[in-house]
Amino acid sequence: MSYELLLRNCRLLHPTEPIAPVDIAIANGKIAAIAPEISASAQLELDLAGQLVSPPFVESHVHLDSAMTAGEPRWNQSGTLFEGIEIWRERKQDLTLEDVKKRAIAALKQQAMQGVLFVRSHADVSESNLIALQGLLEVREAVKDWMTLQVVAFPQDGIYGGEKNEALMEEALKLGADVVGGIPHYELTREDGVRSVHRIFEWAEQYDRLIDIHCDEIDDDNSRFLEVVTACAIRSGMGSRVSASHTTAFGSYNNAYAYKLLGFLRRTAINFIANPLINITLQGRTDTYPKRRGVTRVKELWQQGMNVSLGHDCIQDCWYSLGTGNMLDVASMLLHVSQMTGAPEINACYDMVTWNGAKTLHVEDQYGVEVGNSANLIVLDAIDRFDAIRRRATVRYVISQGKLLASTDRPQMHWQGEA
Ligand code: 17E
Ligand code: FE2
Repeated sequence: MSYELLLRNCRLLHPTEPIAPVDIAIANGKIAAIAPEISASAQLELDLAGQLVSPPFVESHVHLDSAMTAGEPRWNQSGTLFEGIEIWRERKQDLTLEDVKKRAIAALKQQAMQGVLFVRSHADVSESNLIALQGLLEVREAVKDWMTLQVVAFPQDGIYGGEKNEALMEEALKLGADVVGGIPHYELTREDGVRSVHRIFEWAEQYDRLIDIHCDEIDDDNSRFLEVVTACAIRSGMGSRVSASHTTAFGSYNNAYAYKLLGFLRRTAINFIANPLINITLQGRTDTYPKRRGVTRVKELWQQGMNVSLGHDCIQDCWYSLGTGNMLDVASMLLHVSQMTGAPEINACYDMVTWNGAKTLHVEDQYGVEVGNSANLIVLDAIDRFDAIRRRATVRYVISQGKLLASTDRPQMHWQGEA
């Protein structure tokens, strides 16, 4: 028996079972065998010497249309979400298909080299045209041999914030956007916000799409669209097909209201997506001291069994000029901000950038290092999940659909001082 690729001496990570020492064989793009020792040859054999094998990272939330535009046409001086939206409104006037595609593919390659093989990206579809969306749909096709990309039709300026926006949203769904987006807290009035959520659910049913709403991304404790999303999810039964992104106001609600809402949430299976790198910097800008952290109640949601996954949100744009696309940075920031420092909590933060993300994106059938699945996996220079996050472990190999897509040498430190 000869395989295409054989990984020897792996330590295979599993979401619920202990790490297992195994060999992994790959043929025809699929995982052909997993066993303590595989006695066969392969075109390419890699001795992993006990390094960790994990399913790939999942990027649940990123804006690829704005990636790598930081400083164009100007820097965000206030550091707020709203100044960012204004800067982007200027920048997006200059979008061309080439511009969008070039930056998005560069960002995706950067993420893939760091082990991300599943990505959900928002594409702004609010006035004046659908170039961002068309660009990302073309990118989805261009990268499909090595990356699964999902595109959200995202009305950055509000579905009712501009005359053409509602029609553009619907056009975006007809063109093939995978997910219906929204931004109720940025609609002109609270009533428009509520109406927008209902419209999103109608579209999702009509076009058979998932939902991912930018929801309550503000420190205003009166921003309460999550309850509207929850009610629509309960009534429509769409639960697991719905994601609430950001929900930072949830961190500012009074506890009496927050606990009532947590109870309602137990009746649904909606997914939460937190973006801790961005929201720790965007939120709290109108506070003096004490200054709020501006991240949703991740620990409490996790404790009650809700599915929480994480996003990088931005890679060098008008909302966040830093960022490398590394999901271990995201997990690390989350565990600090949400004080999830217990050992099981740190492991849970790793799950939020892997298995939980696969659940959010509804790609579970393509996900997981199991015989018969498409061979998507990464090799980390780490001994376990905790170690991977603590040291932001190097992703040594990225294997996508059975092919070696990227490799990184282990950085070497050399002590040059006295013994
Ligand atoms: N747009 C938005 O509404 N919120 C964000 N965090 C980003 C874009 C990055
Ligand atoms: Fe976002």
